[in-house]
Amino acid sequence: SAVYVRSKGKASQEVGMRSETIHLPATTSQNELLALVDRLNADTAVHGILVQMPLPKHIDPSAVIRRITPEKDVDGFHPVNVGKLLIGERDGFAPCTPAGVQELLLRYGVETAGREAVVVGRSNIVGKPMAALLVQPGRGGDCTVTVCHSRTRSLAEHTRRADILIVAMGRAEVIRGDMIKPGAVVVDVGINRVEDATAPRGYRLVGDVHFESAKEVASLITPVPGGVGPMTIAMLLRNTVRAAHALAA
Ligand code: NAP
Ligand code: L37
Repeated sequence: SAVYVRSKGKASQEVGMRSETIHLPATTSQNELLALVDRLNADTAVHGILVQMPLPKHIDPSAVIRRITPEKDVDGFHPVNVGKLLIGERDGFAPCTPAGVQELLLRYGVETAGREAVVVGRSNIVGKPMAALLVQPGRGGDCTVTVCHSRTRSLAEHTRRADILIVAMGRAEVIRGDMIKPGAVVVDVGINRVEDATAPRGYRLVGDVHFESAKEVASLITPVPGGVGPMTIAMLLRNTVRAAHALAA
């Protein structure tokens, strides 16, 4: 989280957006955190609020998320924004990671309409909103979507049918080339640290996809790092600019 929060602050600075990172001690009470959210909600100089998860165990994340005014919820986690995404109301905020994946597909000219999209993972921050975006009618949507999870029977049978395969399971390098349809577009959302004695920090980052075998089969594939991660940050900036315009209107 510390790495991500720092990258977000730096990216804001790079585009000329004021950002403030408020570090609180782990002993902060839920009421104190809610009071801070209230203060930021009321501050007209603030257009976007992001609470980086995970929170300490004594704080209920859903209570904190619900407290953020939906108009400033640039992470897109408030139930109002989740609902708007599902209904297809475009004035809400979509969560940054799946929005970044959709933007990547659009920018690389990947046709989505009528394609078989398979999403592996059903979390509220990646898998479920990813499926909602891809099934929506219109640009970057109109897919036939399958969502897989830990109770899915024979994962490989599903992944092998995918024209567009989006993997967000948090399991290092489990999707190998033989689980991918030749010519498929593969988007690897996973970020896993694996031990590597030869790496400077003693570990390296890998995705949920085994890149070396998958790249032989896929027509397009995202790397880790340097793939979906930076897009997540870009979409955070986009959501915040949109929030500022909407709040000013
Ligand atoms: P999560 O909440 O742990 O969800 C993982 C999902 O994968 C769950 O739905 C789980 O199923 C499913 N799963 C786990 N093992 C599986 C298996 N063997 N077969 C099929 N499905 C399986 O994780 P998350 O927050 O969605 O994140 C997923 C990954 O993306 C992580 O590596 C995370 O670090 C990374 N991430 C990256 C970004 C970015 O910007 N690049 C942003 C967010 C997350 P159940 O629901 O049944 O448990
Ligand atoms: N708001 N964001 C919010 N709340 C959360 O609870 N998990 C989470 C969240 N996620 C988040 O910030 N994700 C994220 C993931 C990766 C990057 C940025 C944000 C990123 O920049 N990844 C780089 C490399 C990161 C590294 O070196 O560790 C990449 O190239 O993938």
